[in-house]
Amino acid sequence: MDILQAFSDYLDAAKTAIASASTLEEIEQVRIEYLGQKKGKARELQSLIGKASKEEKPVVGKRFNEVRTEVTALLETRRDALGSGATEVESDFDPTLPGIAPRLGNAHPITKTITHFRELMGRFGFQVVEGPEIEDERHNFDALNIPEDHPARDPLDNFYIATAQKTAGGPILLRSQTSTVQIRTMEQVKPPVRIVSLGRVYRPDTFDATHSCMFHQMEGLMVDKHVTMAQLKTLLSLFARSFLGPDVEIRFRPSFFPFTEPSVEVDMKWGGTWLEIGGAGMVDPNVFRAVGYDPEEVSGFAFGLGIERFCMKHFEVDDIRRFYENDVRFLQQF
Ligand code: FA5
Repeated sequence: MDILQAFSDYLDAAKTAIASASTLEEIEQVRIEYLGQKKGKARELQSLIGKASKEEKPVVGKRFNEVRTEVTALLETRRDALGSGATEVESDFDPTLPGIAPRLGNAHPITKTITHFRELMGRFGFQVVEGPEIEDERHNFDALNIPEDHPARDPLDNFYIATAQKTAGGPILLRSQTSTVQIRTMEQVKPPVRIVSLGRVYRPDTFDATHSCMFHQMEGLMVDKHVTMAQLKTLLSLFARSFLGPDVEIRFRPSFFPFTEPSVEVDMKWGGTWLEIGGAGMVDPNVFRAVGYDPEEVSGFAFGLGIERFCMKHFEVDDIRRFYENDVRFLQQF
């Protein structure tokens, strides 16, 4: 039967062509030539089936499918062989070599310190609250008993935000201290209060080894009946020792803040000198009045600690600027 002979010839020719194809491009050409839907040789053969007699047709049809399936399989096998062969030749990939370890990032030392502070204060029973970094004068100054003519309000010592909009709390500025959160908290909750708030504050201070124009503070506030200065000093001493080690030397110096009376400044000994790490004191009755608390009923203490200064001592970093230079070699050490 001529038709079957034509199928055999097609199969033989396809086998030869497949075997002699030596690149992926060539094997694709063979596929188009022998199996292509439009002009492929298989298509021509298929038209022969129609010419077979009625009796021959089932045999011819079956044989056509067999031949086409075989050519398809041979093509695929050859293509796979060429594909993997090509990779071996072109790539110098050695699966036995150790892989390249991904470079993992790590938390910034200030972030680590903040996390540690939160955890320690949590153990002392203080809840963490948040406050906005863009503040109005009411929360940054007025309610904190800072008089209109106080130097802390000097526009040259603050980042005021020029805006035509007047807010109910007066002009707005980047907060210069986290003490704002004392006010925001007391405006919202009744005593007793026991909170800390950790975050960024901004002052146009000149950069030096211990000053930055953006830095972090942890504010603490405890209000209840019969809160005492002794409790404040005990808490700050315990906190400093928990974070900086049992041998750290802390001292309290009498000082002044409009929002606390009496007030202290807290220093730590570092390398033979004293470095100021925070301010603290008993909440001034005027602050309680500004938020609707009765100073005859409750008393409280507040403190504001410089987080960078603690972090510097903890990690033995002698210049605050290193934290903000984004030098990966420095940051990788922590
Ligand atoms: C205050 O900001 C008060 N609000 C603290 C306070 C809170 C007192 C509650 C009483 C009651 P002072 O300006 O001293 O205080 O700042 C507190 C601490 O922030 C300083 O002791 C210091 O550790 C840190 N600090 C101040 N300025 C800078 C600066 N430019 N860069 C880095 N740290 C600073």
